[in-house]
Amino acid sequence: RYNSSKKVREYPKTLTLDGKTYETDEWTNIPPFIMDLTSRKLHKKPDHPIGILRDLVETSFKGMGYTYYNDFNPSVTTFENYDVLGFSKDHPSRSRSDTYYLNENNLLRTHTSAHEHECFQKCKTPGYLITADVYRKDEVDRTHYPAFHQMEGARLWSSNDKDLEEKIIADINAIPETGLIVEDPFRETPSNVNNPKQEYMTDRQVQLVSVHLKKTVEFMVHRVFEAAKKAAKAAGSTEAYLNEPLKVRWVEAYFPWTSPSWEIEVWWKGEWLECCGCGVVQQQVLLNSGLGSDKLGWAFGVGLDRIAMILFGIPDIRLFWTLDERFSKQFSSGNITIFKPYSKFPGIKRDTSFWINETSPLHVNEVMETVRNHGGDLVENVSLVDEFTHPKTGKQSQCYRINYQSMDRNLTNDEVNEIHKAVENDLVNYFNVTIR
Ligand code: FA5
Ligand code: MG
Repeated sequence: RYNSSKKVREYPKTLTLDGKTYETDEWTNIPPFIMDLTSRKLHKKPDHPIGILRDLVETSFKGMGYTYYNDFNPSVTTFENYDVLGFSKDHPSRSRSDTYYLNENNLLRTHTSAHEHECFQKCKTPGYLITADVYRKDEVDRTHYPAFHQMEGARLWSSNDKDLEEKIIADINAIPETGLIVEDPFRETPSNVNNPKQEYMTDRQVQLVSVHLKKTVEFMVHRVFEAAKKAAKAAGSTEAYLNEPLKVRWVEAYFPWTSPSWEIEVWWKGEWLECCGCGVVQQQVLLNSGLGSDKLGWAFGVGLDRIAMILFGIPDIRLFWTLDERFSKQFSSGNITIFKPYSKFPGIKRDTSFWINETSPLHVNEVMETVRNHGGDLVENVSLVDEFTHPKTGKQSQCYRINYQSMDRNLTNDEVNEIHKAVENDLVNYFNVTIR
């Protein structure tokens, strides 16, 4: 794939994660600063915003038949993350530019759905909730970070139960009313040609299961966003949206392991916010998990970090990972309180412009990662600011602007220059670019 003169990044012979050792190979692509994040377990810290949000949702679902799993190791197999869920062999999210691999068969989970297989197998209650840190190679900015958190929920019934329909209806009625304003064009007829129902379920079963799913997700969204409003009011905010009823809408979605599938969006400060993907579980996933052909049910997956940013008024997703006590001292178990910003340290901007070597393709994510490898959390933002093709030579040029900034201190020009130089060296050595 790459030009032969290109230097290949080197990794140690083995990587150790949560006490397990993995032999590295040509798939390995996890830099040390990502390896370090895997031991942080923010969702298990009772006085960290991510842990407080997890606790809020778990408390809301108490007594409703869910088992909570919070201790899954971040390394999973390609089988668990992809194959068992029905991802095709050439699905783009398997690529090394999107996913962190320990080696060919083991990776850092990209979503909590990687544990559906195991939980369907071992869970003894009708439903479960899994919370975990997940990893994706991604851009770096205020709302994107290569590590974030998800919560997965699922619920099953058995069609051997001769009162199945009555049972689901009773379960629907047991979900507390929310008073949400719900826009859902798919409530009565959940499936259609684009978002088909599965053969093994009747129309009525699909309808009941999807109403149970949607009411459950609406219940969770309501709890969380009402808590966000309450915290904002307690902090003295008088903005109009705080007194308006909460509004959500359902849109169709596609996931390889559910059908039909949807996403819920929440109307928040004048924008529709994508919150949670979900759907009726594909029977194949249940069969792969060793369950009988009588089982049917739903699953959802919600991203916690952006919601926690709203709840706690946190302006930047990277703050969740800071070790600065001015951050951590502000939060306590069971309390939703608005973050009080402490002084921001000034950033230092540096541009890098180069000609791309046409035999060494350079994916934007590779630039992002090269910068992160050297700058770690000192990288506030990376953006492609200019791109052009030379009219005579046909050569392609790109310019990236990097803002270096520390959450905790002033950076010196010298240390930024050193990081920036190391970034440019890597781009030259690994991607054969020519710095302009
Ligand atoms: C999933 O990850 C599915 N596993 C969800 C699912 C589960 C669907 C079960 C059906 C059944 P998606 O890639 O859309 O889907 O991510 C889910 C949520 O994670 C998003 O709605 C968003 O809130 C959050 N999220 C995604 N990428 C990022 C990121 N880079 N930073 C922070 N949050 C993110
Ligand atoms: Mg999505």
